Amino acid sequence: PLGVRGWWTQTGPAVAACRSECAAVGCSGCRNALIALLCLPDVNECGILPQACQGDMQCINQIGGYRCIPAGLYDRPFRPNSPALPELSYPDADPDRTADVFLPGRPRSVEPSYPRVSSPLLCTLGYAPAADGTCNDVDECETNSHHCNPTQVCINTAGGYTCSCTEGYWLIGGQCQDIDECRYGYCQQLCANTPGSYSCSCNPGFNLNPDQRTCQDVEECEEEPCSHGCINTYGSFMCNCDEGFELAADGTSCIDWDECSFSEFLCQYRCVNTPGSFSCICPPGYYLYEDGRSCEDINECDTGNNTCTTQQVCFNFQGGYICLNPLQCQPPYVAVSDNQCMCSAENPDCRSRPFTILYRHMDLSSGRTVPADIFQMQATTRYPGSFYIFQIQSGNDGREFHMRQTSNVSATLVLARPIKGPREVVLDLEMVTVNNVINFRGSSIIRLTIYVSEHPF
Ligand SMILES: [Ca+2]
Ligand SMILES: [Ca+2]
Ligand SMILES: [Ca+2]
Ligand SMILES: [Ca+2]
Repeated sequence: PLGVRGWWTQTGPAVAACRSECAAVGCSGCRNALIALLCLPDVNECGILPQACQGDMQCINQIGGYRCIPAGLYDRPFRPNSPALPELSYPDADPDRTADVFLPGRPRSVEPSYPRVSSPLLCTLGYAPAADGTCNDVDECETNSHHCNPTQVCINTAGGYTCSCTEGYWLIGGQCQDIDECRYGYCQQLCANTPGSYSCSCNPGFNLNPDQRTCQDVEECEEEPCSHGCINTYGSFMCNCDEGFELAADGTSCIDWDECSFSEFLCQYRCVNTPGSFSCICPPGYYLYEDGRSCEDINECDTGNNTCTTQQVCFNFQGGYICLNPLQCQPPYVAVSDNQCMCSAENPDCRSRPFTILYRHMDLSSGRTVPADIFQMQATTRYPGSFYIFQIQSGNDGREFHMRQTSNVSATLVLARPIKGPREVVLDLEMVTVNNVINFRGSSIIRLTIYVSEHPF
């Protein structure tokens, strides 16, 4: 059988094991190719090579090679040290021509009792006479008298020689051909066949083990290649990033997410990107609500963080506050409370003027949706037979407001158009009292100051 018989990590016992197995299965022999042993099919060179052995040499096929031995010796016991019998019929034989005149001996059951002569000595083919009168083996490999193929290696044997192949080659058709170890899966990953040998290598992400055959995953994370987290994988590694970061195109560094670019609704006012996160900020006059994104007005009047004097009244509005000075009524008006001026009916100058002026303040968000009811008016004293007319007397040049009467005695100020801050609007809202029974017509004013915030919150 052809092929790999098994993997061996050591050569000595492995060679012996392979050989015994090969003998059992009738395979030609074992080749120790660095780390593995092959059972090779034997080729009968004697059958396919026309001139495997020359002259009278007989070709004997052997496992993994063939042997040239003198004809006639093959079928009798091999006795290399027995001197050949003298041939009396050739008394003048030239010792140099022993190979030419060699006649194969026949097996004899009884040794002849001819007297022995020391010279001339005749030796069987493959042996030459030595000085001590014995026949010594001819080293055909040393004397270059062998007929091994140039690809083969000559191995001298007693009375002959063997043509064999060096490690990493096998004999095919009388030629030593390189074993393509790669075909037999010698390497775990990459294999490069070379004449007489082979070499293994590994894919990127693997290192060759000391056995020069198997590959070991590289623990890339030990080199800390990732800016955040690292996960070793078989043959590679992966980087991951902390929350709020994403992996860059290089696969190792982490880029902060710009959460602010995801949506313009993350923050009520302004988003500030930070490494791994983001934060919302608020304009002056506001603080960041506990939800982290809304802005709440700072009530400077409540916190005391204002510049109002003790004479002034602090009025808070969205995004700011104002210090209101003590009421000062313009003559002929006189103050009747801290927010109301009155023109006395007895005073002739007051006849064409509103009877009272009430000062009120309110705040309004910039860009508030419309229409919106923002202020209520109501008659506080009702005379029988009277009716009331509510109207905006001044301050409505932009026609943002209108007055809607809700009953005989009340009306609502309606914001009809969007109004942008920061702005301060002063409206004089007039309530006219008409009593035709007593032929009375009089008015009173609410002077409403509206602080429109800069921001829509
Ligand atoms: Ca090879
Ligand atoms: Ca790895
Ligand atoms: Ca970020
Ligand atoms: Ca405020």
